[in-house]
Amino acid sequence: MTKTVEARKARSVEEVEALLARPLLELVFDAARVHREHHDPTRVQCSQLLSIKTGGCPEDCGYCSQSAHFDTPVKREPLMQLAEVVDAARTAKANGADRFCMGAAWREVKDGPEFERVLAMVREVKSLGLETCVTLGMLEPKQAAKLRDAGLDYYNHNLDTGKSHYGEIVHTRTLDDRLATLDAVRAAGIHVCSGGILGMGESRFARAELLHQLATLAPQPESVPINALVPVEGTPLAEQQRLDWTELVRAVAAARILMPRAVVRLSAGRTEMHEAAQALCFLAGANSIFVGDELLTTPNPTPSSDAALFAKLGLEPVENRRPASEHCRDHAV
Ligand code: SAM
Ligand code: DTB
Ligand code: SF4
Repeated sequence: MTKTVEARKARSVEEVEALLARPLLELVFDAARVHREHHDPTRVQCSQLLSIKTGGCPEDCGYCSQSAHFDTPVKREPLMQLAEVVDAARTAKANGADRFCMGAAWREVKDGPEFERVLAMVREVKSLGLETCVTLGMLEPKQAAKLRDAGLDYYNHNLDTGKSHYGEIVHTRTLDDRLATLDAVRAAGIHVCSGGILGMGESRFARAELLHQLATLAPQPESVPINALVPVEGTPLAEQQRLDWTELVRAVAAARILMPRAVVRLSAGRTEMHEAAQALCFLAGANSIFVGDELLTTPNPTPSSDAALFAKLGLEPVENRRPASEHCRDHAV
């Protein structure tokens, strides 16, 4: 039996926790081997984010700068105009991004002129030759179908954290609500982008629960963002102690082993990670990042520092106009 076939055997949450607990360099070595079986390890997919509607969100996600429940430095902004968004997407493409991801601080999508404007944004961004992604909160099947018809490639909807920790972080929705939206996205034939946030005071077991849940989605997500918490003043997690970088590397490596075909994104939190830690994440199977000075409301490493890092590591961005990623066929964890 090959290593990859072994990796596809069904695993329990406890087995995923044991995977996370392996000697770090052994874990990274095995993840790197799986990575090379399924991906070109020199290529990194680059997404650019834009917050198209900022702040004032009715949800109470304890990590988020945009929740109306907390007094944070983020200023509320209404939904952007179509032309401004298209301009930003054009600039992102010129700067080397291959996917443009538009985020709205909504609890859920509501039918009406604002949703129609988002559909127009998807159509226009797609016509620039960029892959399209949106993250708009909860979604009904009919709305997912409209997004697909507009040309949406990916819908980002994270599972936040492990089941046992969920109630500590969010009180205004459940993990099952998140899963229902992922079902609607999948049923519409849109690629699923789903991951979570690490470093919110969760145990390693909770991180195993999150990875297990993602890896048992059938089919598995095509794109898996692994975010490290960016602590934001005014949120309940503002003073949260930072997760040790090795735990992030472990999570990336485990995600790679459990979801061999997925694109694993080293997402929020890179400004606080030194280059060597990021390099170990790329070795362990991360093959995507967010590019540009800003994530949604918080800073990201500058394009020049990312270019320097890529040059040192011999990494290259995937080209614009690359076809949407292949579907994952690995159903077992
Ligand atoms: N409202 C939509 C939703 O929650 O799905 C879309 C926007 S929301 C800001 C997108 C994702 O950003 C969240 O699911 C979360 O994983 C991530 N995120 C938000 N604040 C973060 C923070 N402070 N640190 C790390 N990731 C964060
Ligand atoms: C994801 O997993 N991370 C991105 C994107 N999907 C939407 C968002 C990160 C946000 C970090 C905090 C901020 O900038 O507000
Ligand atoms: Fe709203 Fe999304 Fe922030 Fe939660 S993460 S408060 S749903 S914008």
